Amino acid sequence: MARPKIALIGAGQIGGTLAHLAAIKELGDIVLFDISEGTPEGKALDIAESGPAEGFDATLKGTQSYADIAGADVCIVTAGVPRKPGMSRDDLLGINLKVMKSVGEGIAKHAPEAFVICITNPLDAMVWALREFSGLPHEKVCGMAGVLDSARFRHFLSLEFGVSMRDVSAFVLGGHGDTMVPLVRYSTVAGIPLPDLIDMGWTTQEKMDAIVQRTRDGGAEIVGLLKTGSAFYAPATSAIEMAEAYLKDQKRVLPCAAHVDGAYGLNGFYVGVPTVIGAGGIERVIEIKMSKDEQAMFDKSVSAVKGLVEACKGIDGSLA
Ligand code: A3D
Repeated sequence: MARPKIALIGAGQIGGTLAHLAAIKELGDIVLFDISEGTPEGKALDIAESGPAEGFDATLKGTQSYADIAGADVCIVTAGVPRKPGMSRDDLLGINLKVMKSVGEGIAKHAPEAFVICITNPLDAMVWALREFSGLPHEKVCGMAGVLDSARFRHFLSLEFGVSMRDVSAFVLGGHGDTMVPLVRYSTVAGIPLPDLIDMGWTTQEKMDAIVQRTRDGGAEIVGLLKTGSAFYAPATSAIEMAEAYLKDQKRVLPCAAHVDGAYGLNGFYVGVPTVIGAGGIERVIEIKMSKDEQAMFDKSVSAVKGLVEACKGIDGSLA
């Protein structure tokens, strides 16, 4: 059987890391697409040359032509501009909306059967726009944010408790950004909910609040340190986890920006929710019960995303 084909649209910091991870994990043959001449070709060749030492079987190709993504099984989109220090994800809106239009059209023409994972910010609005521009089925287009946000939450919690990150599970809902909703009640250490761990004296409410806030600010913390761009290792790893769930029909329960139609009182809207990812793409959106406070945070997050979607419609009349 032929290897799956993975198209990476955008060969910058995340795109290059995605290619490296996909090769090492032997997820398939890889095409790196970017408008910057030489970048995807250079990265593809460099990673291919690591193959003999690493011991993977995968071909890598860099290109400026959408024709080369033909028949891709998975497309991961990072094309666009990342945040600079002091810049919000929303500042990126106008620039990256134009990029989504060209990417959406390229995917629709050459890889209409693909499972598409968008990473470009501002995430929830860009994944909506990418779906609109591409016209692909809603269950085949999603955004990566929740896996990363919950990974950051899990990392901070594991440091606080002195336990393995593998034994910490965390739950993050809502839009990717300052209004994301880390759900403490649904987050656990080996099945023990965080509020119980506070009662058990493992940590305090104040420390938990600080960890929640650090999670919300997780992207900005890295931008502030790097100064020349935004996070790329953890974002790439998170998207690869989603791609693998699709390619191997793993039915993983992963939070991602998915099209929510009916659940959570939403009709036809992209926002971060728990989903099941398998061979059908986003096979299910899981609707959980929220407390009043959680619902209020979620509503705030949804209205922030709605504002961005409306702004997109204002910028590009074809989306209205
Ligand atoms: P960067 O290293 O700048 O790579 C972006 C690449 O896109 C560059 O190589 C550009 O040449 C290329 N590009 C620009 N326009 C086009 C186009 N029209 N067609 C094809 N390629 C194009 O950025 P990065 O890899 O660090 O980040 C990529 C995106 O991911 C940015 O929008 C970030 O804000 C976003 N991001 C999202 C998360 C989430 O959790 C959602 C996390 C980190 C970064």
